[in-house]
Amino acid sequence: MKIAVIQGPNLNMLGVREQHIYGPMTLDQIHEQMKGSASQNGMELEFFQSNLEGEIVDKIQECLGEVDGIIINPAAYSHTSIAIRDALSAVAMPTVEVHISNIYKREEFRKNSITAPASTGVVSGFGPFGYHMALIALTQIINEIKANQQMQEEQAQAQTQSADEA
Ligand code: CA2
Repeated sequence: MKIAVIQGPNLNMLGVREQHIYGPMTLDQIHEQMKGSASQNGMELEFFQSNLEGEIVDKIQECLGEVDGIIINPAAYSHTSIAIRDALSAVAMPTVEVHISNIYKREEFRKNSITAPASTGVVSGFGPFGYHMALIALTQIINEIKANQQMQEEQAQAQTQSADEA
């Protein structure tokens, strides 16, 4: 199972500034921690960070057929980007949106995520642990989808077989 982890603008500054909001961990440290738990569960992670909206849109599009799911923190673009929301809707794959801070107890303009409706679910306010929660949730969702697909294939096969026998 392969998952893309997409990080939006300024998240490369984590651990350097605004530690009172986002904590002391750097983005690399968060990714190392995720790699640790992913490899224990046989999962492969691919990391991408960009400060540019178009690059994030490109990356989401590239996920199609390449990965099983997406973890995304669109950062400030969560509150502004119809382009990122449309890209997530277009690829239509299991996606968890993560926010390190609780966006609902911050400034008014952060309370609405434009991108969130294009995700399967949202984790907000648990610090870097939110990425770990997203990983667990996404694994569960992807496994359920795969199990359903397998069941449907088996049912279709059984139907073909009984039609052949009739
Ligand atoms: O809580 C989150 O994860 C956010 O997505 C972080 C964004 C913010 O615009 C969202 O409203 C909520 C900001 C990421 C910028 O991170 C910085 C880290 C260190 C120093 C400056 C910014």
